[in-house]
Amino acid sequence: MKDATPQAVYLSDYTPPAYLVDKVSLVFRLDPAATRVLSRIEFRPNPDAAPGQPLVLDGEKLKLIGAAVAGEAVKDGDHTQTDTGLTIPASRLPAEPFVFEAEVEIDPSANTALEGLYMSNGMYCTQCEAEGFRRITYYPDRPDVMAPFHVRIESDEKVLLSNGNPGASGDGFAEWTDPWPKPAYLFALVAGDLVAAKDSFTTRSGTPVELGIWVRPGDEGKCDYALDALKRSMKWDEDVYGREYDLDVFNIVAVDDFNMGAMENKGLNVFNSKYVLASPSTATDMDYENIEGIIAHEYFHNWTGNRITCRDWFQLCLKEGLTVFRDQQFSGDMRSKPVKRIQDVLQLRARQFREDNGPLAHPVRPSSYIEINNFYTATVYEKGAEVIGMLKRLVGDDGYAKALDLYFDRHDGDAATIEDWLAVFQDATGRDLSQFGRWYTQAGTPRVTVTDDFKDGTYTLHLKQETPATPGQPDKQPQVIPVAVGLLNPNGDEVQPTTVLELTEEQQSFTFDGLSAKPVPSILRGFSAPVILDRKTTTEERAFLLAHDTDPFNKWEAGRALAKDVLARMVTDRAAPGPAYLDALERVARDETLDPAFRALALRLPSEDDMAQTLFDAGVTPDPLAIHDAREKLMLALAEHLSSVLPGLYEDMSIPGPYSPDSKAAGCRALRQTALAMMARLDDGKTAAKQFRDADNMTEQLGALGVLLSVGHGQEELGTFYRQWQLDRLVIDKWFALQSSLAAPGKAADTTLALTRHPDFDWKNPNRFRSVIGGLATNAAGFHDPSGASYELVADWLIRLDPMNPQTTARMTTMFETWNRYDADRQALMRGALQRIAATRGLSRDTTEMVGRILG
Ligand code: 0A1
Ligand code: ZN
Repeated sequence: MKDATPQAVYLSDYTPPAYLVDKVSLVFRLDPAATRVLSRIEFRPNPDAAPGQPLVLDGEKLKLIGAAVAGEAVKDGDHTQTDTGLTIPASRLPAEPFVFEAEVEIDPSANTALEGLYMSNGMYCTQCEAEGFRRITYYPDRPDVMAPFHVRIESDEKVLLSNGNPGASGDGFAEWTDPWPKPAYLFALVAGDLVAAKDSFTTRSGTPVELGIWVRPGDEGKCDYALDALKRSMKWDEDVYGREYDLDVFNIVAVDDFNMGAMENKGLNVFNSKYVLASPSTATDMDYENIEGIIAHEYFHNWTGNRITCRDWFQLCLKEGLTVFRDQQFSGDMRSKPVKRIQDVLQLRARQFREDNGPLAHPVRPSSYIEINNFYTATVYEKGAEVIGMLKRLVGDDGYAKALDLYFDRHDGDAATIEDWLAVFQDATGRDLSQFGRWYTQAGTPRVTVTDDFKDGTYTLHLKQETPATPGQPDKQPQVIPVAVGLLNPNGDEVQPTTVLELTEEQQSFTFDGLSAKPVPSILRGFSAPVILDRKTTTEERAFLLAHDTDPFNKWEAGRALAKDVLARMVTDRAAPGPAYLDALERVARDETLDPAFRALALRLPSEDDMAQTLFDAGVTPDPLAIHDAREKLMLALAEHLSSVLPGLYEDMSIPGPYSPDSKAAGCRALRQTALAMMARLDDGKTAAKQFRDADNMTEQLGALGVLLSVGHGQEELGTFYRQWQLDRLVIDKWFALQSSLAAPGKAADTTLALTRHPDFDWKNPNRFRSVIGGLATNAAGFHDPSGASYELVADWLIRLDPMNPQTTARMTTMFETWNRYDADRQALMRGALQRIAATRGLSRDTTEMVGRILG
C-alpha cells in the first residue's frame, strides 16, 4: 500500500538531478524470500544543478542492511530513511565524486504487484518501468540519470540474465556488463529454469549478434515466429531508419505474469508470454500479428527510448508515440498498408477517442500526474503516434527523414524532451512548429465540420474546427490539422488527386477551380488527422465513395459510415436496413479485385461500444440492449441479403495445405470468418460446428467456437475445447475470454460469476484476470445490464485485486470511464460501483487516482 494522501507531480516543477551517476555495480544474491542486493554507485555532483544539495535516493519496500559513503558506514543520524527513500545530507557528502554503497534485502516471492524483482512460476524476473527499480535498491530512480551498469548474479538457477553483454560466468554466478548508459527503468534481471530458441543476425556493418528467446522448457518450439519477426525488425530499422543494433547479444524472455504487453529493457526484453509464444494449433492470426508488432515495438525502442530516452515521465510520448509510429510503419510494410491503417484507426477510435471524450481525457504530454503508471494510455501511445504521422505529412517524407537523422545525431545518449523533438524538426525543415506543439498540450478530439459549395466551376470546402473542453482545459486554441482531400467527378473518376489542406484557423475555406461539375469530396484521406469529421451527406454519396474512392481508407470509411447510419436509424426509429446499404455491401462481398482482408474489414459491423459513442455524440442516450438487438438484426438482414454469396465466399477463402501465418492467408481466413458468422444466422451454426470439428489451427477453431456462442450454441464445443487445451494457459485464457465476452446480455454477469468460480480462474495472473473480467467489458450489452449486476461483479473483483496488484486494477477501472454516456439509472449504478471502490480502506494510490478522475 502506498501513501494515503497522494501528491501530484508537476511538469513545471522539473529540476535537474543534483547528482549524476558515472557507474553502477550490482551484486544479486538471489533467494525467493530474502534476496540480497549489494550496490556500488559512483556519484558526481551535477554541474548543471545547484551545489550543496543532499543525496536523495528512492527506495520502497527495502530492508536496509547497511550503507556507506566514500567507504565510511552511514550511521543512524547520518541519514533520513522513509517509506519512499533515503536522504543523506550534504554535510555528510564529499564535494568531489564519491562512491555510495548499500546492501538491502528484498522479498521477490511476496511481490504480487509485479513491479521490481518478483517471481513468476518459480522464475525471477524484473519490471522497472516506470518506477520499479526503487523496489530493488536505493537509487535516483528517474530517467534523466543514466549510467553504465555491471551486474553479478549469484544463484543456482540454470539461467542468469541481465542487460548488455555477457561477462564471466561459472558455477552459481554470471556477470553482465552494459556499456550503454541507461536509466534505471531499463534495468532487467531474469533467473530460472529456462531454455532458449537461438538464432543470429549480422548487422549491416558486419557485427554478429546472438539472438535468444528464453522460455520455460517445452515452449521452445513456439518461438520461431517471434525470432523471425525480430530479425525482420532488425533489418527494417537498418533499412528505413539507418539504426543498427549495438550489443553482442539480444535476449527476450517470456514470462507468464506480466502487467503489460512487454518491456524494452536494454538487450534483455521481457515479454508477456502471450506476445511471444505461437504455434498454428494454439495461436490465432491475431496473435501472430500482435507478436510481430510487439516484437518490433520493443526492438525499435533500442533507439527510440533507450539510446535516446525521456528526461522525465511527462515526456513519455517522446519514446512511446514515436515507437508506436515506427511499429505501425513496420507492420504496414510487412503486411498491407491500407489494411494496417484501417486497423490502427479502428483501435484509435475504440480506445483513444473513448478516453479523449470522457473524464480521463489528458494531453499527449500530460502536465501532472499522481501515479505515472496510470499514464501508459491510448492517448500517450496511439494519439502520440498520430501526432508524429501528422508531422510527417506536414514536413513531407524527406523532411521527416532529415529530422530523424538529426534527432539521432543530436540526442544520442540524451534524456530528451518534446521541445527537443520539435526543435529537431524546425531545424531540419525550417518549419515553425509552435502551433503544432498544441497537439502535445491540448487534450480532446478536435471536431472538424465541413460544408461545401460549387459555383462557376469552382468548388469550395469550408472547414471549421472545435476542440471540446476536457478536465482542466475549458478553452482550446485552434490546432494545425492536415486534412488530406481528393475529389471525384460524378462518373467516379478522380479529378483532384490527394492534396493536403492545412487547417490552422478556427475556420478556413479552400477552393478548387476548373471543374465541370460539382465533385464528390473524399475528405480526411488515410485518416490524415486524429479528428472527428462532421459533414452532412447522403446515403447515395457514401455508397458512391464506397464504390469509387481511390483512397482505400476512405473507401472503407464510407462503408463504415453507411453501417453506422443504418444502425443508428434501426436503434432510434426502428427503421429496417435499406437496400442502398445492403446492395453496397454485396458489391464489396462480390468484388474479387479487393484484398480479402479489406473486404473482411468492410463487411464487419461497428462494435456496440463504437455505436454507443456515435449515438452519444449525436445527442442520443445510448441503450446498450437496443444497440445489441439492432446489431443482431442488421447481421441477420445482411446474412439474408448475401445468402447467395456467402457459401461461395466461404469456400473460396479456404486455403489448402498447412497453416501459414502470412498476411495474405490471414486475410483470407478473416473474410472466411466474416462469412461464417453471417452463415450461422441462416444455418443455425451448422457450418460453424463443422468447422470447429475439422479445424487444424486455432484461428479456425476459436473462430468457429465464437460464432457458435454468438448464436446461442457451442456449450458442448466449449467442453471439448477445454479438455483439449486445459494444460495450455494461453489457450485457456481465450476460452475464458470468449465466454464472458460473448455471453447473452441477460446472462453475462452470471456467466462471468461462474467463470470466477472455475478452478482455473487464477485471478492473481493478470492475463487470466483480464480474460474473464476484461472480457465482460467487451460485452457491452452484458456489462451494462440494467440490473447493475455486472458493474457490481467488476467492482467486487477490482476491490479484491487492488491490494495484490494496484497497477492492473487501476488500468481496469477504465471499464467505467464511459459512465456519462448513459441514462440516469445506469449512471447511478456505475457511479455507485466506483464510489464503492473509492471507499475501500487502504485502496492503492494507483486506483485512488483513477477512480477519482473517472468520478470527476
Ligand atoms: N515501455 C513498455 C510498456 C510498459 C510500460 C510500463 C510497464 O510497467 C508499468 C511495463 C511495460 C512498452 O511500451 O512496450
Ligand atoms: Zn513502448
